[in-house]
Amino acid sequence: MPGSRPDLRVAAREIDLSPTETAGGPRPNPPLQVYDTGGPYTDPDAALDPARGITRVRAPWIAERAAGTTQMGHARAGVITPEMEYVALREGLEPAFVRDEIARGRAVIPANRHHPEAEPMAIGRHCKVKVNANIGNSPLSSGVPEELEKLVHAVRWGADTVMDLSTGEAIHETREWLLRNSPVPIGTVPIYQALEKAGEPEDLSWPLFRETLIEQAEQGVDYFTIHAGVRREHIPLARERLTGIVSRGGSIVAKWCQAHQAESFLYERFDEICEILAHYDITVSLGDGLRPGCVADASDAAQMGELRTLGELTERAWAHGVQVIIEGPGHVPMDQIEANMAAEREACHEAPFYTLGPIVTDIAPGYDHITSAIGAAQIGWHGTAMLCYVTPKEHLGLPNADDVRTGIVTYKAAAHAADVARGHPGARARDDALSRARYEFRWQDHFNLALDPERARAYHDETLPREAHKEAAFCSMCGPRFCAMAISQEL
Ligand code: IRN
Ligand code: FE2
Repeated sequence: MPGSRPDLRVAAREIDLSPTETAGGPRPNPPLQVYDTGGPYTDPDAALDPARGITRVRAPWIAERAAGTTQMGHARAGVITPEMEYVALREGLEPAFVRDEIARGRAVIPANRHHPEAEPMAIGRHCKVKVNANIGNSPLSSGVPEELEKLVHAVRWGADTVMDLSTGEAIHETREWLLRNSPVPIGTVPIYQALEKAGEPEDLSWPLFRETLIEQAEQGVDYFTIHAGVRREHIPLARERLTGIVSRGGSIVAKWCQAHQAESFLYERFDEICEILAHYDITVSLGDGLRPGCVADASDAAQMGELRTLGELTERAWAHGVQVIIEGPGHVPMDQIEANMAAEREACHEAPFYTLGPIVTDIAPGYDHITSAIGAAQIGWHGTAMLCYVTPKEHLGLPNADDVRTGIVTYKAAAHAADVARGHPGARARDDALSRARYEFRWQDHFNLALDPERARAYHDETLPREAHKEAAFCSMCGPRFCAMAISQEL
């Protein structure tokens, strides 16, 4: 889709459709354009060299702008940046509407001026619901090639942002490879690398954290999870819990506070942190260090106390022109989901909510992509802006590339279900195109319109592999005589 200037062209994917057979002969079906975040990876034949990195689509826009002003700053001044126009075209929204949402903090575009490779992405309650994929190595497994493979899988299957949560070897190098090859915004949790440098939580310090922030900012990280909402007074509240503190970042901060008998430097130095973020236009994702880790702990005093602090920090960040998103739970039973969304909206002045599922029951390890997608779809419907995916390996091990695919496709389904329920412009077009193909037995279209065409085709092939079956007016679920859709067409 072309924009107002020649260097503004919004990526989309076109799905070709076969004609509908009618009594009067074949009637053509126009191709369907769908939202796509795959960048150069969408084309399976593209010749790419990870050592060179991908195209720097934003480079000219960054070059022509004065440094030091964030997307929020431009929006407040009434300016529609190319990034705002890009996301408006991509989502079918008015550019002026996007600008106003960003100005009031209800949407963000995480785009570090040192990450020109990323296509602009909007996160906000009036935008399409986004999906984040967490990748990254651990001290026990995985290296740069594996992480690059996960990145490519994540964006091919539809991730809107990717977080590199590496805690193992070569954290700096891994991040560099990912950034130079990522068409989507990249997030990190800088305290993980700071801890790697410090050794023990109590040996962390403001100078070490600051140095790490700047190191990552210079590389081009687009958003940082910062657990600045963990206050000393909240920590005892988590002791009553069934599962204590389950956030890695939150547990590190709590340990530091206890060892030093002091408020954390993340909280104390928050304004200095914001000055750094504003310089690069990095978005802060205020971490939920006290999120519940089981349904029994959901919506408790520790979680809600932290949420109120996140609201206070939101206003402080906005005063610096820093864009903000708010991280949320975790594990929440279904009857509390709507109230959790409302509490965030109220406490954090409508800053976009970004939740980890939530998982709605704790009894299905191995299937937590599903237990969490149930909660994710509901909280998305109620207004959450971005969903952090959960893979089948959650609570059990580090996901591999195949788990990334399962997690993303599951979450794309949850996010899209929320878009349909919210009535996002044009959201239902793909559902309707697929349903039409299904009703007319256009099997190839049916597969190609699916979120995961490979799996849909493979499942169909399992019982009806022959080419002729791809035109048959039935599948093996009901067989030729019992297909309701076929019978209904004879009515
Ligand atoms: C998302 C919502 N709540 C937490 N998250 C993600 O969890 C966050 O974006 C980051 O990817 C990860 C941080 O985990 P810890 O350090 O809070 O466990
Ligand atoms: Fe969990």
